[in-house]
Amino acid sequence: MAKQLRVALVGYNFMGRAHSNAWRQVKFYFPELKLEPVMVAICGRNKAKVEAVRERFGWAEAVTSYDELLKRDDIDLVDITSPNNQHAEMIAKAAAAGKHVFCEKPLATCLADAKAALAAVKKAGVCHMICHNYRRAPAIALAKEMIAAGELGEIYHWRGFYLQDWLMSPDVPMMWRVQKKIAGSGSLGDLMAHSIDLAHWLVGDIDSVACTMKTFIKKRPMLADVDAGLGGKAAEGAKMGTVDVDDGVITLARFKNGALGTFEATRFAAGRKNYNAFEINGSKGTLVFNLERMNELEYYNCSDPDKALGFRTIQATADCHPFMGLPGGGGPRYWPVAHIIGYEHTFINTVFDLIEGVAKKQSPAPNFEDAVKTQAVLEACETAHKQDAWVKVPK
Ligand code: SOE
Repeated sequence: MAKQLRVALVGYNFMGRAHSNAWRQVKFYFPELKLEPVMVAICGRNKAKVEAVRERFGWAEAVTSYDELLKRDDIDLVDITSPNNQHAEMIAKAAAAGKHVFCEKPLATCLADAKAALAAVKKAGVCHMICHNYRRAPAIALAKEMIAAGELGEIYHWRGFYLQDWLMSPDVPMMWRVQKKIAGSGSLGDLMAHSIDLAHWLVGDIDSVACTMKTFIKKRPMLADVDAGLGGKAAEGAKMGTVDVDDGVITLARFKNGALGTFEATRFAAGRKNYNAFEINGSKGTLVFNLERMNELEYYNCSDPDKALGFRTIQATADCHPFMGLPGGGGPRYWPVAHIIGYEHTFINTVFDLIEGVAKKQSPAPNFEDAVKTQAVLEACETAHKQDAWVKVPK
C-alpha cells in the first residue's frame, strides 16, 4: 500500500458511526486502494462522549477543538458529519487550512452557504465530495449503468420516495433534525435531498418545481441532552419547543430533458422505516429500486417476448455488478453471489471512491458542484411552497 491519507472525523452520532465504520473497513474490502487511510482523530464538543467512542470507532485520538485540529500537519482530509448548520463554516475553515473535505448531506442549510462552501474548496484547490451514499448501492449503480447504456430509452417519469416513520410520536423530542436553525429544513433536506441527488444522477437536471409541505406535530418536548441525535430522549418535565420544519413534503418536478418527476419525503409514513425508493419509466422499460430490499433492482424490458413480459428482479450481488467484484476478475469483493450486503457497504464504497479521487487529485461525484445543484432544488422547493406556485430552479 502506497502513501497514507490521514483523516479526522467530526461528529460521533449516527453518521459519525457509519463513516467511522467505512474508514475502518475500506482497506479490508478494497485491496487496490492507492492511499492507506489512517484514522488520526475524531472530534466532538463533548469530551466524554467523543472519548467514549474513540477506540470502538477506531480513531487514534479524541479531540474537542476543530480549530486546533485544522492546525495539525498530520491531517490531510476532514470528514464532517456534524449537524447541517455547522457544515459551511467547517468546510471553509478546512479548505483554508488546505484539507480535503468530505461532508454529509445536505451541504448547507441554504443555497448561499452551499455556494460559499463550493467557492472555498475551489479557491483552496482541495478535493471535495458530499456523502450521498446511496449512489454506491450496487443496485442503484447498476441502474445508472443500464440507463447510460440506453436500456430504458427516453426517460418519461421519475417517481422518488423517501419515507420514514420515526417522528410520528409526539414524544419524540426537539432534536436538531426538527429545528430549522440547525437542520435548515425537515424531511426536505434530510430525506428528499437524497432523492434529488439520485434523480440528478439517473435522470438529469431539474428545470422547475412545485412543492407543498406540512408540519403534522408542531410542539415537541425539549431534549434532555442537546447533543443527542436520532433516539435522543426528552428531559423530565421538559418545556415544549416549536417545530419549524416540514414533517412531510411533496414535490412535482419538470426535468430539463423533458421527463416528469414526483418526489415525496416524510417521517410520518407508518410502517415505512427507511423506504428510499424510486421508479423510472422509459420508452424501453422501467426500473424500480427499494432500499429496504437494497440488493435488488426490478426491471421491466419492453423488448421481452410477449409471453415473458413482466418485471424481473435482478439481484446485484454478482462479481459483474458495481462494487461487487475485485479488479481483473479477481473474484467477489465482498462475498460470493447472493451473500447480500447492507447499508454500511454503501459508505465503504463511497469512501473508496473518495480515496481514489484524492489519490488522483480529483473530486469524485457527487462533489460540492453536485451538492450546490441539489441545494438549489431544495431552495426552489421552499420558495415554491411559500409562493404556492411553480418555481424555476436557481443557478
Ligand atoms: C434520517 O433518519 C436519516 O438518518 C438521514 O439523515 C440519512 O441521510 C439517511 O440516509 C437515513 O435517515
